[in-house]
Amino acid sequence: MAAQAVPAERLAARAWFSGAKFGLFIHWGVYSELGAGEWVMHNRKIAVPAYETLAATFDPTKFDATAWVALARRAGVRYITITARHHDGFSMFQTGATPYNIVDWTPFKRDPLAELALACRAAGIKLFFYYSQLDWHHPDYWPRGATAWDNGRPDSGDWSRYRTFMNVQLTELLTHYGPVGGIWFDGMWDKPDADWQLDTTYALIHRLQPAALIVPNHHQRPRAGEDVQTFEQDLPGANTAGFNTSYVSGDLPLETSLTMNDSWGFNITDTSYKSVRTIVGYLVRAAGNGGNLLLNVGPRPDGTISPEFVARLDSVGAWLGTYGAAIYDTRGGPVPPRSWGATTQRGDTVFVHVLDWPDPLLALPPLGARVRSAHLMRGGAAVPYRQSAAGVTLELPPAAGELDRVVVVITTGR
Ligand code: H79
Repeated sequence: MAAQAVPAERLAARAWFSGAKFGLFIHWGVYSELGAGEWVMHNRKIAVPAYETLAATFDPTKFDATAWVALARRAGVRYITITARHHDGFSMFQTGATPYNIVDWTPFKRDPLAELALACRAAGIKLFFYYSQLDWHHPDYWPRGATAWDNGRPDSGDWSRYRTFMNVQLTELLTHYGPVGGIWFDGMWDKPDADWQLDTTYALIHRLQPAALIVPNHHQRPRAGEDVQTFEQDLPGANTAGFNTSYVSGDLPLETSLTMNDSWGFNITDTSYKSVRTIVGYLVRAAGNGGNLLLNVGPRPDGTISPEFVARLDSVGAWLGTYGAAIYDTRGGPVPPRSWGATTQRGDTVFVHVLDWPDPLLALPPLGARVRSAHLMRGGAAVPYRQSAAGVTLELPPAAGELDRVVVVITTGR
């Protein structure tokens, strides 16, 4: 699909997404009960009937959508992306396509996505649904792909029925919850060459909600109908995770999804939490790349969110309270991300984010416009500078523990 064929509603939604900069990812499901991450069914070769029994005990009585959204507001996120259905195949929403869902299969009997959708709408936060195309439970996910060969499923199934099942569920997600931000697809990498008929599914989504964005985590170059290029555990263009493409779209909004420890789903033994400094560094470097940060929490099986997650989200929110103007509604700045930090810009203002630089002088390449003034974002003190044809040198104050010394550089127009 050529760029001009993308309808105005979706272009506007893409522009909104580009400016949003910070989202909260939520991985929550039956797997949370075992406290060993969202891949536990595959990793421990749990048979389908055993996992079904586990699912029948899921009862998150302390789930409170308004509390989650209040936390999201304090953190300063503009959108939430939540697992509607992960690879384990369990639907965390009311669906007529299978009884294997939270309303019909569990004592909880509530639809958390409906409650979250209401709370998000009241708070002005957009809600996206994560939807796994890979399914370790559905009998029609056949032929299988790279994963879950040891769960006791029959070696048979009707692939076209599975595609229909997905389209029915996506129709429900796009018609029962009001306007949604979009669908975040994952798991296609399990069998990338299968006949997914993406065009049909994408057309269905765009017909049902013309402003809904399609965010595909297939680790490939973006295809027609897709709206965002998302990178898992990596900044755009980086590939420390080993499965991201080095190709970075020049016209689609970008996103980096990131775990706060080393797990997506609740993991009771994973205490490798990133520091607030590291998380702010990702947010700044993502913005410097022109992208968003989608920061993950894995709530507990009772529906509460661990204090380690809450504390970090509150700290990032407090940081954004001071520095948000250098992040929200910016685009990537004139200097591409560097080892010392990154730049963002809005109009004729360039924000120089100094994350890690030990010396008083920081030399930048030319900014593409003359500098008129420079001051510290926090406190407003003037920052001495020199400019020449070779670039701009800033004279920085000592860091004094600040995570990011943001220098506001006003130029003569960009
Ligand atoms: O939902 C979270 C993860 O459960 C899911 N995506 C995030 C957001 C995810 N699981 N695994 N991956 C992402 C990484 C995929 C790894 C792969 Fe492979 C390596 C896919 C292809 C090669 C291992 C081997 C899994 C399939 C084949």
